[in-house]
Amino acid sequence: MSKGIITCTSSNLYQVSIKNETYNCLARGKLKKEKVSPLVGDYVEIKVTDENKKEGVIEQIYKRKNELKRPKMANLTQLILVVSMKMPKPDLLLLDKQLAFASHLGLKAVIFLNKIDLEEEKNIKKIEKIYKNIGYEVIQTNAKGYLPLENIKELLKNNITAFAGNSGVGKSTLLNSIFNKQLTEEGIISNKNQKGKNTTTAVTLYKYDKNSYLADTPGFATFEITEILKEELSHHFVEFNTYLKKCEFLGCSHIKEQNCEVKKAVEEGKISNYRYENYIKIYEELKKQEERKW
Ligand SMILES: Nc1nc2c(ncn2[C@@H]2O[C@H](COP(=O)(O)OP(=O)(O)OP(=O)(O)O)[C@@H](O)[C@H]2O)c(=O)[nH]1
Ligand SMILES: [Mg+2]
Ligand SMILES: [Zn+2]
Repeated sequence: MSKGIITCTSSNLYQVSIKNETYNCLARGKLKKEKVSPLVGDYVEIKVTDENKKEGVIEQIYKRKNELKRPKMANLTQLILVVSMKMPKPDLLLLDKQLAFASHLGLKAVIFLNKIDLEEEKNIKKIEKIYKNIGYEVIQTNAKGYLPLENIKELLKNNITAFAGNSGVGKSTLLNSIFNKQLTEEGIISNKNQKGKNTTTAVTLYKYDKNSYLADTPGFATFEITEILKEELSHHFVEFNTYLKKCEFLGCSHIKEQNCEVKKAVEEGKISNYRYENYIKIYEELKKQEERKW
């Protein structure tokens, strides 16, 4: 038996990476009986059935650290949230949602501002500042030109990392330039609506070094944050945390209440207006979703 990680699946076939080899595996029938289907990112034990043909059978799945529904994958430890500076234009509401979602899942989140070659520096700096000020690591990238590879290498070390962001922001292009190989298909931005068209359709893990993998995923843009309770949302806005104590006591939603410490901090410029407005939008969205459930 050997331990490996599932890097990609298609119907009932699983690719399992062990050291520098890849095995095509089927899942042992008993797994089906136990109603667990293997996911990309799963650590598994396989029995090699044919060393020459690199074939095997998955005998066991190790306990998952976490499990994502969309995209379907397990054991992710880090998200790189990719924001395009132009074509498509930055979607900071989505970014704030994803930051909250990452916090909810206990994943590390890093922000890449991509396509910096297409936008003026002062506009890039403005966005960079909002997120750097509240403690996020922000890295400027031009996936088709300059990448701070040393920095990225450090970031990926010992992580299973996935890119997240709207279609067309450059996730696959970043992946290809990080690996310096054409690993995955890049799409073309239509000139008409300046949107991507979901070129990537399946989750695949690419091995970066010994314990590091990078996932190309289809979108993530439409992923659900329904799992977050609206009452908990403010805890996932990191910069709100220092102001929450008094509010908590009052059961405050930080929207319409008087004497709200969060609102005071916004008025005093200690919390960014953009972030606060997105907080309200996401809160309202969660509220609607909750109402729909009843
Ligand atoms: N100018 C410029 N173009 C870029 C950059 N990064 C990506 N692009 C282009 O943007 C287009 C979309 O890039 P993709 O890598 O396919 O985007 P994606 O995020 O993988 O999109 P989906 O797979 O649809 O989710 C391609 O034409 C890329 O060449 C960049 O930094 N600068
Ligand atoms: Mg892609
Ligand atoms: Zn409050």
